[in-house]
Amino acid sequence: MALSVALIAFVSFAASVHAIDCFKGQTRPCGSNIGACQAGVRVCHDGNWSDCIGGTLPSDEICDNGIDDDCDGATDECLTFAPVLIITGLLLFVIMGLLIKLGF
Ligand SMILES: [Ca+2]
Ligand SMILES: [Ca+2]
Repeated sequence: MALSVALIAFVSFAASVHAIDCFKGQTRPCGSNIGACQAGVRVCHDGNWSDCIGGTLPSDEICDNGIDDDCDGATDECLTFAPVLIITGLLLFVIMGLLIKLGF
């Protein structure tokens, strides 16, 4: 009984001194494989997980390279409004020209 109490007290003390998230030799995946991103791995060092190693992190979306740079599942999504705005502007220009020509 006394030994159990002493053991519990020691474990509690050890845990309070140094919180352990993992054990030596453990690894776990991190990041994603969506778009340009590549999953990496975290490695356990001294009871704590390392940063994500060996992966490719998201970057700002480049609009015309055919790659999902920010890894949100949509490729070149910043292009979606540009053609719509250009076509709308041209249509308004033509309609205004016709209305002026017709005397409205
Ligand atoms: Ca994207
Ligand atoms: Ca892109």
